[in-house]
Amino acid sequence: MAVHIDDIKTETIEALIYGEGRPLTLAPVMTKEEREFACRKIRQLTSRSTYLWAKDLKVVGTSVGEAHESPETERRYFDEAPATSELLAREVFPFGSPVERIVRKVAEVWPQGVVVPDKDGRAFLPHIVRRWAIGGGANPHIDQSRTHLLGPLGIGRRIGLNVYMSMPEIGGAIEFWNRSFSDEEYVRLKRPDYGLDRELLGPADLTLRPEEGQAVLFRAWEPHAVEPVGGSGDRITNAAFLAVGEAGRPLAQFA
Ligand SMILES: O=C(O)CCC(=O)C(=O)O
Repeated sequence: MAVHIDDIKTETIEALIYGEGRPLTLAPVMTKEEREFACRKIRQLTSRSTYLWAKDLKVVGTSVGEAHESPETERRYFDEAPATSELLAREVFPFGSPVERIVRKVAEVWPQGVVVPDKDGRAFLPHIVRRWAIGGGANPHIDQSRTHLLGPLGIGRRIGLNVYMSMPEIGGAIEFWNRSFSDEEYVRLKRPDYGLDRELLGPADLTLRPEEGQAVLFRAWEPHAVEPVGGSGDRITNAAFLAVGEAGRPLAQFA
């Protein structure tokens, strides 16, 4: 059942991190008019952009995943982050982004709040926009935290936060598997391009198809995937991670 954003409490976030592991679905966090406005702008902005791993996925800005690929992509990530944030605020979300709305509420209830971290004074990108066209999807993967870029932040686990602004006619669901991988095991099993082979995991334990406007928060350190997009339409999301550090630290927001 979808939870209203105003009903998020400290325990809601704690249950997501330390509890049984069910994803949290939020009731729509933006109006139809806001979604239509944002999606129109995103389709214009992504008409030329390409993503490192998949031509069917278009991204406004460079993602933290891409920043891990090489010193050059990391430099590009930090160089572009301020302009990407400004572009999203000015052109796509003049009414405030749905990720910001959720993060504001989480910051209110999480005792130490939420911060956007930096590396040597250069801020991480706080949120991103992704657009999957027909054929796009994501192999099962986990989002690692003990990497050269994120390790210094002292985080152990990442919550994925995605707001679904447009959903295609067919596919585009988010799939979850109830199992854990150590970073070492994951790296050993990984495909050369991205994520894991679906055959390795078998059928998903849970498949969620969010309604337009809804958001899903989930344990990104456990395997999840995006079902290939089909039919007409596209899949457009506003996304971020909220990373959990040692007790007494704020959550770290980045994308
Ligand atoms: O778009 C989604 O539903 C999930 C995206 C994803 O795989 C991630 O945030 O790691």
